[in-house]
Amino acid sequence: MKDFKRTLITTALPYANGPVHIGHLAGVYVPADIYARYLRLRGQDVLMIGGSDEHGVPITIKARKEGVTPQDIVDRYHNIIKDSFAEFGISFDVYGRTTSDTHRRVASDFFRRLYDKGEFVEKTSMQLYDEEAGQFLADRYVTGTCPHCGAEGAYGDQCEACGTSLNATDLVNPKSAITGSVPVMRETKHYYLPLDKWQGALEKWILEGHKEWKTNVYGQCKSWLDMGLQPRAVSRDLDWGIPVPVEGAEGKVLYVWFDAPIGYISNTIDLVGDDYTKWWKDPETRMLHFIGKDNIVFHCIVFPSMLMADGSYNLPDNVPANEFLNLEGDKISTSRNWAVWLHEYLRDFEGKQDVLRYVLTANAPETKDNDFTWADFQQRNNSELVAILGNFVNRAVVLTHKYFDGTVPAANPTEKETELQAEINDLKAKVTEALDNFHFREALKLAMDMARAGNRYLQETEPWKLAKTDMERTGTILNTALQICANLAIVFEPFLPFMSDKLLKMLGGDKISWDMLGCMDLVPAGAKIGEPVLLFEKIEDDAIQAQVQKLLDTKKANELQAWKPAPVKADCTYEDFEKVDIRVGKVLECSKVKKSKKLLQFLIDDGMEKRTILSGIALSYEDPSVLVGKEVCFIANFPPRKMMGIESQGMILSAVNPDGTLTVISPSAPVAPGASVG
Ligand code: B3M
Ligand code: ZN
Repeated sequence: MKDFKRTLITTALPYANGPVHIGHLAGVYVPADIYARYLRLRGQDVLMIGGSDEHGVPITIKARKEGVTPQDIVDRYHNIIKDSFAEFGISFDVYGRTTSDTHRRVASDFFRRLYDKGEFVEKTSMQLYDEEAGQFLADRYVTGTCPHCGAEGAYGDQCEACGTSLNATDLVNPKSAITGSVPVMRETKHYYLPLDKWQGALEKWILEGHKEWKTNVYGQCKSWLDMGLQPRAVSRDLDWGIPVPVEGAEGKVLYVWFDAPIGYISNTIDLVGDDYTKWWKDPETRMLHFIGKDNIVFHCIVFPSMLMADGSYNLPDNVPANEFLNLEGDKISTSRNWAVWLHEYLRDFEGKQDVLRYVLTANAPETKDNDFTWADFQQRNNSELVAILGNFVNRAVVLTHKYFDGTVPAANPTEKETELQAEINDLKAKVTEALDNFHFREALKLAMDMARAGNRYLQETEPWKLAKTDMERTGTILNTALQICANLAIVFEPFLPFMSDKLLKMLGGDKISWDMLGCMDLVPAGAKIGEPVLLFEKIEDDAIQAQVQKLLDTKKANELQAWKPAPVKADCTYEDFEKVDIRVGKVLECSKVKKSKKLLQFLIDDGMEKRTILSGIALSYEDPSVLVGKEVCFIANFPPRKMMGIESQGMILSAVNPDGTLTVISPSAPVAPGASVG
């Protein structure tokens, strides 16, 4: 690692148009938090900057949908997001917001500076305009067909199907997301940042200078640069945002992707005032942007161009962007409510922050998209956190209480203990290297190997047997086990800070550092340790079942919402219809057909002779007796047909529901059995 004096960690500012979910956590906040905590343990000077992104179309669309003001929306979600991050242990040094006075001033000044230096190009062009709403349409205010992949419903700024960044005017068959109307073209003036001016500098900086960046990040940058950069509009005709601070720009605001990254600077200023220059402009400060893959171009091309245009700022040293996390095999989506929301998790799994932190890290989408499933969540808790880590610590602490009354026994290390210490030190070197390279999954697995080593040590030395014959050796083993516990409290602190805290308290320690990792004298002989507390508890099937059910309900609600009646069939004449003899009959008996999942057997009073009809609706009627006594419609002139050895004399009419279940059709008032329907 290069020499540097301090590290500035920025984390993507989530839009305050909804709460945060596991996708945000796995992609950005958990890895950033692990890294920040790790550096702090190493005694380094670190700032971790977070905040809400409160401008832009995602906010105004949500406000319009709910019939409230954008300010109402951002106030609500900023607080939910901020509180849930805090409860989850994301250790921001500051969590600000882009509607703050500081940010308004800092972003405005930034624009003005670039404007005064002549860094923008002013251009008048034709843009989409919604005449009904009286508004220009950019970004998510307009949807249409993607010109690249042909997907429907692409946004004016991006196609989510193929990931391509778009301009609103690129869309085929554009439609206003506000009124649904077809927009017209109207002339408007905007300020453009000429990214092409920075093409050469960006190529040199990234393509030559940062070959060590993750392949997904480097690859995306390369493909942008290979396509050739174009000027990009950094103003919008909207009434929500920071006004463009120059004459002749009335009614225009800064493009959200111009102001949001400046939020990292404003939030630093809110925290440390004028000292911010040390964090942003001193070449001995290293800057890292933690983001998701959809933000790569903004953090590697657009924001750096802004910083270069200013000329006094550092560029990021690395941008360890992650891929996406899916949920139970399906893309996480705020609009389809397909997510595990952090604030709900914290309510449903009180005190289990570390379990989610663990699972999201163990499954982190570091190099490819990955999947979160509740089954995996339960399994990792029960067979890793409980069975390996929790079990080891519990055995060490309980046995120390049992044989030594909770006093740490003295140790006379043998070769066995020296070997174990060497193994711990080897793991320390590997965890350190993995963390330095942002390989958090790998680092977590290696940390878990330390707990595995502890378990193996106890299994091999069997102090519970030795206690009958050799108390001195038993003492050495338990002393050693307690030292491993202290090492676990250190190595897991970045990943599982709540567990680490509990464990340290149990061991009677307080201050820890990465340097202490590998030491075998962390808990001094003669010291008293606390009572054993369970670090993790088993998660039972019913808790998991409840979460799975919640997702099934969501899926059902989504299907219902997306359901459309089938298209009307080709024309049918009155003569065609007259051929079908539909009658009303009364159900006398109704029962399941043996050995058939689908068939119900009806006995119908048809006003003539009684008739038997079989109908494939058993899956929709758990209890067929509810149909007895009901009047139903049936086709009386289908030729008889044998099924399962029973002759069916007609067909009962049912409606097909959106979820595929069937509902028998009944007349709205009593009708004589045998009456014709027509
Ligand atoms: N709010 C986009 C997002 O949430 C955006 C990030 C801003 S980072 C400066 O994906
Ligand atoms: Zn596309």
